[in-house]
Amino acid sequence: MIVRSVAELLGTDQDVATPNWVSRRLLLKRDGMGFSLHETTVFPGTETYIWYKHHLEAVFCVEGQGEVQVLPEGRTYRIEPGVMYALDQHDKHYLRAKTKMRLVCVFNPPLTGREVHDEEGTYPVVEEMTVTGSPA
Ligand code: 9YT
Repeated sequence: MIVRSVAELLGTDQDVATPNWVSRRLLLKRDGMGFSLHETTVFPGTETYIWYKHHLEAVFCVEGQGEVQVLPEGRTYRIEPGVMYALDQHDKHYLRAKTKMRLVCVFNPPLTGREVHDEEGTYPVVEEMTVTGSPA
């Protein structure tokens, strides 16, 4: 069994900060669960463009107020405690935080470490390393 707290991750390599958000990565690929699990705090007044073209993400809001705007059609959903959104279509979107938001996020495939968004709003795909046979 794995038991971990956000408190024990602070200041470690599982504590990833950007100008718009900080992500405490409770479970990563190396934990072998098949998904990663994060607590993400989004800073108030920020707008983040996101496009997880290589990942699926589900987001459950436990604190704060904000919205998600799906692109290109532009539909906007209010996000508040108790609301979940799932990017099942690799949806491009804006995440806007009105107040500080605390979100529980699950990624499939799991993140491997310290990923942050590139200029496309994307996290890189992780190539699986297949080991066949034994070393020469
Ligand atoms: C909701 C969202 O995707 N925010 C960006 C950070 C991401 N959740 C992460 O890397 O933990």
